[in-house]
Amino acid sequence: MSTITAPHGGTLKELLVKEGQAEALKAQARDFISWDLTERQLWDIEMLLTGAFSPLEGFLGKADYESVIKDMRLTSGTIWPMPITLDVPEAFAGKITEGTKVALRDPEGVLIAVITVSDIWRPDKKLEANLVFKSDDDAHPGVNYLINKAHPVYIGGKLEGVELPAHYDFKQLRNTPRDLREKFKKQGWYKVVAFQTRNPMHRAHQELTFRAAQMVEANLLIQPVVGMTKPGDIDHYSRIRCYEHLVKQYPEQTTMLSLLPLAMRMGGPREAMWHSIIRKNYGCTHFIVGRNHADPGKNSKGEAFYGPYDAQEMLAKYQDEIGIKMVPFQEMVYVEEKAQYFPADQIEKGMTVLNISGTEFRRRLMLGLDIPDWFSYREVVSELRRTYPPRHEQGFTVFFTGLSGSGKSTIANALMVKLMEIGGRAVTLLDGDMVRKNLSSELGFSREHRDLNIQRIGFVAGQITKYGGAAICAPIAPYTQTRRAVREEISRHGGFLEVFVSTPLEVCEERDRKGLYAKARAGIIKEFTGISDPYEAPETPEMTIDTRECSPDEASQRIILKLEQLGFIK
Ligand code: PPS
Repeated sequence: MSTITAPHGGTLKELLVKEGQAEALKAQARDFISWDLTERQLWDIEMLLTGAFSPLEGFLGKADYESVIKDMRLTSGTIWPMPITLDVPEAFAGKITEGTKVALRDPEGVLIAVITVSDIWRPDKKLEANLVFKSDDDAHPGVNYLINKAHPVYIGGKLEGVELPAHYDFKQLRNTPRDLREKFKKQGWYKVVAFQTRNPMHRAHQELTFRAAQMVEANLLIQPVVGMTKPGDIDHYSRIRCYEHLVKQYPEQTTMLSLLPLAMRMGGPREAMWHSIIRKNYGCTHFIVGRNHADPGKNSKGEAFYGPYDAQEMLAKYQDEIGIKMVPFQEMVYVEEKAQYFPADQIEKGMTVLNISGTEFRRRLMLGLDIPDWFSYREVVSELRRTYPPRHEQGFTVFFTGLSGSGKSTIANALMVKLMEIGGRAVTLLDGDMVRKNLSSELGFSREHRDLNIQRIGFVAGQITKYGGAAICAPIAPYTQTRRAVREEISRHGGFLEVFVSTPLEVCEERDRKGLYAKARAGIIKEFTGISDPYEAPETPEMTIDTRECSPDEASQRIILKLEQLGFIK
């Protein structure tokens, strides 16, 4: 029996100032230095201002930060597992000191809050990664963000909130912690069990959540994350349309759907702790933790970062102190003979267990294959099929990378012609030289300019891919990190095939079709890739082609076969 009594949730630290004060603050802030919040900071600040991150009163200061990363506690002793920090570039940090008031704005310049800076410091990001995520391998999305995307300086301080970041979608499903607490109270929801998800929900999830709610005799809150999730996840618009179908599967008046504007860190056990504190703040009494909670996927050696039930183990230790009860759950699987779902640890011997993994589900979606009724609801599947048409109806990008003179352009041209011969998609070639003439004419070959050039190519190819076309890119693209960012961007919209044209430097130099290598050796051309500027070879491209071993015809044919094998060409 639960001993928790209403009202639930403990003290809420809402950080928005009163209406009259907001106007005064807006007027004062015109004289403050401004910081345009990054996408993740915008999600974090929304959670801070609504009190979803209670007891935090702003972005962490240095002492709290150090205590959180080391001991999962604020300096006050209260449990808080995730560092919520405001990262800025050196140039910006140079303009402020402790005590400065900074106007924090959204990308349109709307004033969201004012921070009074109490601390400015340069974190040891590797240490933070190892303490918080138990790894500094940037295959972990949380580590990748921290090491490769977050700015180098943190500023901490209390917030005075002016207004919440604007959202124009699914307004009826957006509730602050106060809204939800009031709704629960009004509806007499005495016990509420929350379910966290970043994926579409199918029958197994419906069974799991329904059983969990029954078990603890509670109402159910389905609270999917709509902020940042794991790169490659299904977009929140499609997911929410699916959840809206799914909530109809529960008995009337038992279940509520509400969106969580959280930027996840995929931090496994620590993240589960964080999620449960957040749910307590929203007024929930129970929280479901299943297998692989907030899992970051595999590390660069192909191993799991965390054990499948690590999150449950950690939360079991802290749930009383946090003040929310965990409802641990095993994976649900379908038993054919009984035509019913059961937790994986409650299967009788000899029964036939059916399961379709997330990867297999995506494969079937990609290839337009059958998805059985026992697995999901028809409405959910057709919603997802609308968003994810089979691969042969999707766009794709073939991204060549390799040294100057390696043969990228020749193969790219051959590929373009072959794809046009096959038909069905508009084909666009973004060749290195062509792009430099039309899209990047003002850029040189410094690291910064090369990155900009590749980002532009990535953006254009992403748009082409999104609208169902075929983009062929053939820049040198010498840097791993930039190629990775482009892959991430384009994969959101469709297929991405990286082709490493691995023709060695000696051969490229000997061919020297444009006479550039001779000039580079003579020092006439500076920062020349392979001679006076680095080329970082891709480690895991989809294909590697050495033009010493195959003709442009053969090379482009191999790519066509690969595209066929992946389902992009039917
Ligand atoms: S990058 O690094 O991806 O932005 O380079 P990219 O835009 O593909 O370069 C296009 C062509 O520029 C010529 N070129 C140089 N390449 C490398 N380093 C230096 N400094 C340089 N200066 C001019 C070169 O011919 C590239 O064409 P390709 O087709 O690769 O030979």
